[in-house]
Amino acid sequence: MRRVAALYDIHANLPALEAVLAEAGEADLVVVGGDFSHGPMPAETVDRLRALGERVRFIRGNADRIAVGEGRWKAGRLGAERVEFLAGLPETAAVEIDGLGGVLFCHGSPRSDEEIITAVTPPERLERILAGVSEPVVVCGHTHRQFALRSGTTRVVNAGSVGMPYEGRPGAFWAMLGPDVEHRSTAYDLDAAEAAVRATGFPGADELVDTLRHPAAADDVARHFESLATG
Ligand SMILES: [Mn+2]
Repeated sequence: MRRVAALYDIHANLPALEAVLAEAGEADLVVVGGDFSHGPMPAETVDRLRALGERVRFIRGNADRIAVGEGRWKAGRLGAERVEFLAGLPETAAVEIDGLGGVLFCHGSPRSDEEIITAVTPPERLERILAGVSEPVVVCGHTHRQFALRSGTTRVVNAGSVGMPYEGRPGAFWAMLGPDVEHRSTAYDLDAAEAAVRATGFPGADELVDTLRHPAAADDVARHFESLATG
């Protein structure tokens, strides 16, 4: 592959996804890095991504994994066929990208869709997390903040979150891979997004709109997540 767009933690924020897809047009492939189905527009988001056909590959995040058990609102929106689709997704995917070599896509870490890696993860913990990984580049998400780390010869990249970023400023955050790693942010119309989110009846609408308009400061979030990390 020449150019691969890594879209992580979309959280069923369709307006943010549309803005990113419009900007990622040159990508040969879109890798959806998990946690795309949990949020205000689950069915629409799943369908929009699947419609990319041969140009998309999915991995599942922790919030996609628990799709069935988390309440009638979401299960009703998704319907049985989409829930089954989510259940069948792999947790990781490896893609060969020009200039980078083998790239391993995972949600939390290569060994768990819930494991936390942050910009301040200590080198010893990172080394344990990456034990057994042979690819020179690992792309993760889950903590909703872009970063790039190194552990020995391995690069670890957080692509950021399209739909619910904690970057201290609004926007949709993602990464373009090949021939190097490029962190990107895409602006979109928050007023229109708020109206669309509220129109869905999504139970978490107030909280989500507040997060989109006033995202938490990135460094505070990294320290908070790191304090929760174990292993
Ligand atoms: Mn997650």
